[in-house]
Amino acid sequence: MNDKEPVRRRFLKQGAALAGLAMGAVGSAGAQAPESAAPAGSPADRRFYGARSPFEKSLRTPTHTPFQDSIGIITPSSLHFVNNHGYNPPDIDPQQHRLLIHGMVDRPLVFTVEELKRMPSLSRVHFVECAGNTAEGRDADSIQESHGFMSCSEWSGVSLSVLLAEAGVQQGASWIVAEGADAPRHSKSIPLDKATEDVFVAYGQNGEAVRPENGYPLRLIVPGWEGINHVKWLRRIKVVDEPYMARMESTMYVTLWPKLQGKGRWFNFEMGPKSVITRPSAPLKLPGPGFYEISGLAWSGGGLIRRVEVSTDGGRTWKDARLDEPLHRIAHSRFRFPWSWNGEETVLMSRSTDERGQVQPALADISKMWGVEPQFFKTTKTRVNHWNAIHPWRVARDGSVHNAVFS
Ligand SMILES: Nc1nc2c(c(=O)[nH]1)N[C@H]1C(S)=C(S)[C@@H](COP(=O)(O)O)O[C@H]1N2
Ligand SMILES: [Mo]
Repeated sequence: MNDKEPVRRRFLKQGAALAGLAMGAVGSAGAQAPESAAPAGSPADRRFYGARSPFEKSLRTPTHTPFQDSIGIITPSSLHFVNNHGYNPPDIDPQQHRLLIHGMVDRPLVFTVEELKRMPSLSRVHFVECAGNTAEGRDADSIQESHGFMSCSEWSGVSLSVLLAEAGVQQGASWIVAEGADAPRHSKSIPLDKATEDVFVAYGQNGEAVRPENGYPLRLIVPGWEGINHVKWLRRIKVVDEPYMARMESTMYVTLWPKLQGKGRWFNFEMGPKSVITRPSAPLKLPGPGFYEISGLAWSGGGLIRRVEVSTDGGRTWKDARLDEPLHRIAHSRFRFPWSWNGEETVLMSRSTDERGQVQPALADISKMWGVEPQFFKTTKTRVNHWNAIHPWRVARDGSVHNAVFS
């Protein structure tokens, strides 16, 4: 209730100020709103293109999605995470933009955006997750930093297999290289099998054009695979017979497990089964003991989420959470679990299982895979990717919620 007071007071003060004006000077409520300064029907006029309530404060970092505030499974386009490796998104006029398909094809083709929109289309809900998600912020005391390098949207576009069939893929081709129109010409090699399985060229995101930061006017969607594959501002697809070892795929996204003894594993594709409790999560604070719905997200590059279990006692016991339907393949799935907090310190965790029976690993499992002790990850400067460990939130007695990954 208290937080409403200042609002009411402000309203009364404004009312009093208006009352002091000459009679008849009070215009319509719409005429007093600051946004009405925008010309009617202009892009800034909110009556024609909506904006959220000024009371809503959730923001990107500006790179990470604020999952502490997330509702449902769709990330608002305006809060979708952004990874441009430090470069500005290019300003692209869709009328001028072209997509070239060439290389080992019978007929090299150039498409305009309008031509792509005339073709058979599809819409699918998929997450995009950077391979560095949670790896970089694994110790952060905020879900936005630890888990905000992913998002989930409904993407719409044209199946790449349709475009490749138009061009006629030649014998011996085994990879494609997709290239973006940003300054570094971000490029990614993708095996042809995947490219013709479920990859698509998207022009739509959550019911409107893909946002400029997320690839306007065209981006690749490579369901379930590392974010680096989802090439934004897509301008070129070359059909080839070997991977091209482009800059990002041969540097930042290489696996460097100590047990590989100085060798790197270049190509890592699918994102593993993962989940996180978004509410409560750090840095939210519970106001006191009593009932809370624990709610979170589960996803896997391997397909559907089949099961999510929740522990409210630091992993001693696990119970099945309820999953919201319909479930989408390779998409965020919302889980819910009723909980009564008794006011004592405790640790909350979630664990997902996908349709292939893959279970989200514990920190100990990931450590074993790397051939290190768990504490290695507390201090190492080695770049870590694919961090899908079960994520523990510690609820302190004062109701504050903290990342408990290393405790
Ligand atoms: N052209 C281009 N595409 C790109 C990138 C980029 O820097 N340039 N970053 C990639 C990486 S590493 C990720 S994780 C995703 C992020 O997608 P988003 O910025 O739409 O969230 O885009 C991929 N596609
Ligand atoms: Mo990424």
